[in-house]
Amino acid sequence: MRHRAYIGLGANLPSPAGSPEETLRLAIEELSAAGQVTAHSHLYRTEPVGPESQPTFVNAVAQLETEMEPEPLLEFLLAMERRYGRDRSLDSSKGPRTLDLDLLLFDELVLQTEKLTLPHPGLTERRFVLAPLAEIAPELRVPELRAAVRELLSALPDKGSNRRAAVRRIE
Ligand code: PH2
Ligand code: MG
Ligand code: MG
Repeated sequence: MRHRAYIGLGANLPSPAGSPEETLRLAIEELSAAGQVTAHSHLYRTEPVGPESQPTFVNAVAQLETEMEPEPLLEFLLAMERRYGRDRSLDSSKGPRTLDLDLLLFDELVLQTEKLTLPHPGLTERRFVLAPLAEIAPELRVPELRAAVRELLSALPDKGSNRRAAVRRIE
């Protein structure tokens, strides 16, 4: 069966592929090893959520049509993170990383297991996710919420790392 998944990409350290921008561009292409990338946002330069003493992030969102089920897709994403130099044993919570691939949404699925929570927690509270997601899927409704992505984005407070000016399209 064919599924539609949305993947959030983020990076704020150089990886073996190069700068965060180069990493994200390559990673978006490489996602097609799991299916078909049918849309992706521009790249955004975003102020860090969490510890402020870390480099700014580059973020994007991709839409993936895939035959994979959620858990194997998650494993695929984690393996990709490792190939781009991510070592989770060294990660600090909300700290810097060479590549972060978050499974944001998978069809209409609502799920909570040890490994995976869908929709991704925090999705609705982060401008660095909602702004690129709204670019490619403004009318998409997040399961269990009444609101479309476009509405969630415009409801975000213009404050702190969610300030409009903290999330800027770069190309
Ligand atoms: N990811 C984090 C923590 N903070 N901030 C921004 N701007 N973008 C991110 O992708 C991000 C973050 C942990 O995954
Ligand atoms: Mg992650
Ligand atoms: Mg993340």
